Amino acid sequence: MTSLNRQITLKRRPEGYPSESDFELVETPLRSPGEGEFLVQAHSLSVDPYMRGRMNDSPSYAEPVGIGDVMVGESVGRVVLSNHEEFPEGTFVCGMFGWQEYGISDGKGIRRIDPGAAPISTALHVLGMPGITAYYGLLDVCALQEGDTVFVSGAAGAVGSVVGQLAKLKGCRAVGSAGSDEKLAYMTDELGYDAAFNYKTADDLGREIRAHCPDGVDVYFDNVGGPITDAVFWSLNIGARVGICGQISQYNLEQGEKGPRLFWHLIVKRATVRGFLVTDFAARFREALSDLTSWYQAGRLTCRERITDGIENAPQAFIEMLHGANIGKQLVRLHDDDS
Ligand code: NAP
Ligand code: FER
Repeated sequence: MTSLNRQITLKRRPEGYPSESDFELVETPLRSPGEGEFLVQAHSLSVDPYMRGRMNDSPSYAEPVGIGDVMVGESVGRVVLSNHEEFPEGTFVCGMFGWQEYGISDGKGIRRIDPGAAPISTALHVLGMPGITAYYGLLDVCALQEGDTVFVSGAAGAVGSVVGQLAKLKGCRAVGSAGSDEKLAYMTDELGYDAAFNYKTADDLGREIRAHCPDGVDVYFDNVGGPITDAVFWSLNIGARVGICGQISQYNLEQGEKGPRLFWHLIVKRATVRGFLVTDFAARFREALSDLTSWYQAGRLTCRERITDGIENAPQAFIEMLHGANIGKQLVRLHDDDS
């Protein structure tokens, strides 16, 4: 084991899309875990859209990452030194260790993972935060009913890929948009979406939605916001439920967009729009993970990974994900010994 820990810190706050120069790779001495603590060697790190918000110094948002601080993030890894009875050496864990190769914890907020149940990296997507987001966002927030037509924006990513599969599993029609033809093929051929279109090359988003959702949209699971969301509003059915999961089209804008004002659609459609955070469902994570794990093990739920190697490439992986390079979940692999 090394005595140095490589970390990625926030060097400056980006304007618009982040660039690699907004981050810094630092090496710090690795301290030993104290009483009641354990040391984790991270195997895979998750890079997620919410991290862009944490790079801003915005009072209306979650606590910003400080300049010079290690970037926030969830990773999976293995306990390599322990002074904690409940997390002995060799335990596989998932937690908010940040963008670094090693993390020290006292066990609070740390989830044990069973490497026999599924590859450990799945704890960062289909069997973790994005999967739980899809599960409660669709089943609870959007109150999914059998037979619904479900439209998903950002449909080939970590959350969207699970939403489409769950909609199919529950007997619904699933239609989605994504930004490349390779993503569309993944959606229809591997995830089971009934139809998919490329929002980047479509001439008329409204026409695409009407063509693929001829009976209108009962549930809109929104990962993206902006023009695609404006277009979906025109196709909402009476009693439609819109779950605002993410608005990634807005996260990197220097100037906020002023879109069409479409709330009048909600009147006659008696539709509901509800924003939510996965953490709203923290008390029920276990229930979602139990269902998701069963479906995964039965081969009814899958997810592709895009893997970038090395902590030094975490900023690049994050930036590429924001630009849409990932099909499925974007991960950074730090260490590949799963044993
Ligand atoms: P992801 O979909 O795996 O990756 C992000 C994707 O966003 C990119 O691959 C890209 O795909 C798409 N994108 C980027 N810029 C876009 C734009 N201007 N217009 C349309 N699409 C754009 O990410 P994820 O982790 O699954 O997250 C998806 C959304 O859910 C995000 O908005 C995130 O903030 C939100 N989220 C919310 C919660 C919650 O608790 N509410 C939890 C997790 C995630 P394309 O090729 O399709 O452009
Ligand atoms: C996300 C976008 C925003 C997300 C969380 C947030 C977990 C907001 C978090 C907060 O303000 O606490 O994708 O994913």
